[in-house]
Amino acid sequence: MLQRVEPADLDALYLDHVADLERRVARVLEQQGWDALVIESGTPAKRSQFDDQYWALRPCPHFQHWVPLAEAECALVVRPGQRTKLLRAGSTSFWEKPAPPDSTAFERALDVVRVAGDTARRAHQGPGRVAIVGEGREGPSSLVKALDALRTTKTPYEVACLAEANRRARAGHDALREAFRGGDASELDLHLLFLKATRQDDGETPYKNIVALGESAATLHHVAYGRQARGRAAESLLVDAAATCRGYSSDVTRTWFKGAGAAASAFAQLVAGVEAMQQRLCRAVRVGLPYEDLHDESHRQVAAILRETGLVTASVEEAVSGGITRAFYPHGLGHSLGLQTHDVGCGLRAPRGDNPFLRNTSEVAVGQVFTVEPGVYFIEALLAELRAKPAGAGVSWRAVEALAPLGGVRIEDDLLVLPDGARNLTREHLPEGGGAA
Ligand SMILES: [Mn+2]
Repeated sequence: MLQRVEPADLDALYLDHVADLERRVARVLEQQGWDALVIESGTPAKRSQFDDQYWALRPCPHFQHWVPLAEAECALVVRPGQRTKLLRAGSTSFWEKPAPPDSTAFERALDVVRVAGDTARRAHQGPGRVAIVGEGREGPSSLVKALDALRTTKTPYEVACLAEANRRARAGHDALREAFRGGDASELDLHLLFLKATRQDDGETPYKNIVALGESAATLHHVAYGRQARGRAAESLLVDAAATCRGYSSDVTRTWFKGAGAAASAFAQLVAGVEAMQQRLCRAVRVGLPYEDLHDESHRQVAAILRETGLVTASVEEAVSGGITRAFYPHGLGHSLGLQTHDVGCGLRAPRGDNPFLRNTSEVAVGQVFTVEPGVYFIEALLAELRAKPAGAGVSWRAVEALAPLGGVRIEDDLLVLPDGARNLTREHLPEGGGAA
């Protein structure tokens, strides 16, 4: 297991990150004919027009790319040839105060100017053509796309943050596996245990913890946690939960099972099959490969696993072309990862029509960070649809019914693309993807 990344090392890398960003953004601005770029941090959104509560600020990712600060009404002024300016709005509220930043290294990298209240929004206009990007702004779309694309290739600072976010997720996954193995905790208990073990408040996790026992795993984003212990003889646990470091997310899924009997041993085979497939797909990552090809390959491999576990009798070819694999595995193989858990930079092109939920359609390139997260699920609505179609004859419905109470399996790691393959940022800390608890 790798060591914790020290804050001082992150700070040193951050200074290089900003310098690198200044060079890359200057190139984009020049190409698109802009003299300067203003990026606003954002304003908290109201939860409902009928009361006076606000959501916590989700800073604009273009802003966070420069500075790990979650403060409203700030703005960055990027003017090539000059030091980048951060207009930092001091809060005048006596009701609340933003959390202090994890690091103040940005004070060394940027010219920080304190401005009062929302004047940050008005103070940033300067000479020449100035592009403004921020929540609710009609930013120039070709510029926004180019900035999104910049985020897909990570600097050493960003890689260190993503690696550290993975290390922080480990304590949570370890604790849940132990609690599941040794007891009969409810989903809510397991969710709260994850928060405690990773020292995160619910609103601080990169995405809402997905904690699913048994059939709940068939709801891909299950967050309506059950409050009762279940006491089942055969049980499964799918945990898709992670942590952050300076705004960067990890995204990690593990699937564990326990118990005996025919269903448990068939499920064991399914988990082992998905785990082995997921590792083969991680090893297949190569520079220049269209990610969608890897996604297509995952469907052929899911078909083979469905046959090996007796769930499907159709050939691999028929299972893929007849839509059988899409009923058992409806989501995409993975997505770009960074400041946003589902970062958009690798999805600038639409996927093929039969891959509607694929969020990574880029060509694999050095420095990208993305997830590889195949799965197999027993989703009632999709399987009922399949059963009514001719292709449904290629499914062993008795085997499906036997396994449905165990919900499904997903295994997810975060990969950094290297010139000769990929570094698995997750397995450095969590060597196993799933199995017997
Ligand atoms: Mn994911």
